[in-house]
Amino acid sequence: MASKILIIGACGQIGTELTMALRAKRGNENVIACDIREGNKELMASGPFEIADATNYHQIEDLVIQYEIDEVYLMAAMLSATAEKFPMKGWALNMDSLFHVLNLAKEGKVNKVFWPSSIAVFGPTTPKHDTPQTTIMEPSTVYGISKQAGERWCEYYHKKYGVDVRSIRYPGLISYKTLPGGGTTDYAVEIYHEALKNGKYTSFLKEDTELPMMFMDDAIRATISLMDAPSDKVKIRSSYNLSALNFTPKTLAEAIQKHIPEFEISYDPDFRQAIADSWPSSIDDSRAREDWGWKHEFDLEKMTSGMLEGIKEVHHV
Ligand code: AKB
Repeated sequence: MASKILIIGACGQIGTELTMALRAKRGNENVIACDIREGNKELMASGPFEIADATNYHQIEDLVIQYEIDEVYLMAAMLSATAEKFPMKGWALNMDSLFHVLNLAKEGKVNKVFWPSSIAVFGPTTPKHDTPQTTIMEPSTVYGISKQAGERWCEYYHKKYGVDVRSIRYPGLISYKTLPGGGTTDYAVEIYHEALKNGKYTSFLKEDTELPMMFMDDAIRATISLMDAPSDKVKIRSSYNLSALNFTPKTLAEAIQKHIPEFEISYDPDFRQAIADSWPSSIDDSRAREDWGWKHEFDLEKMTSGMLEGIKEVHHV
């Protein structure tokens, strides 16, 4: 019997594309999507979908048993900007859901877990450029604190109970199929939509704020290849640094202007500037490259063409 996958938070920015990629690879019936709300038509129509709350242990356990789940991808989370507004809700969602899944694995009800961490685990005292895999980590956001604590718990469950948990510290993810929500790096998605719709965009980050970013196709490929890697190649069980490109709002605007010369950008930084200022501007991901062969494919130009084409096609702008 083919092994079954459960994706929790399947209707979000990453979950939607991950579900479709795994359905293409492993068979539609073998990838069960669940979320607290329904998702896009393609996702809902292409395979099993269940409504479930990631913070409710029994709902998740029931799905694991009903579908005889082998692997869980836990993609439900409250991102950095929203979690600053709702700290306790953010902490509860990000931590409770992780414990539920780790405990199901500890009890032998699932065999493998993917959990996303983030560049938000780093903080103002972390080296900003080429941030190493192992370094000072004093996150100053609720989201970052939850991701850092989550990383420690993943490693603990692996060492103490043998749980096969794998994780990536995602940079800002750029995609066109499903909009992100509540993140600090979301400007880099909004800008493309606004460039096509209105020819202008006001960035909530300053022009020179450099952050690590990645096109979604690369992030999905990285996620699946980490999960497919032989267990002995996965040497880091907290979370892997992962990198593709770094840019500022200004350099991103210039890349868009190559396609839309009349595009205009202005700047009006808000509370998200302080979050961005606490994060690295570039990441050293040599461990992911050495351990399981990570290699990114999309640079700024390739990503920009992909985004503009994709938005026109999917959103009919
Ligand atoms: C956010 O901006 O909160 C996320 C992240 C970097 O984890 N995109």
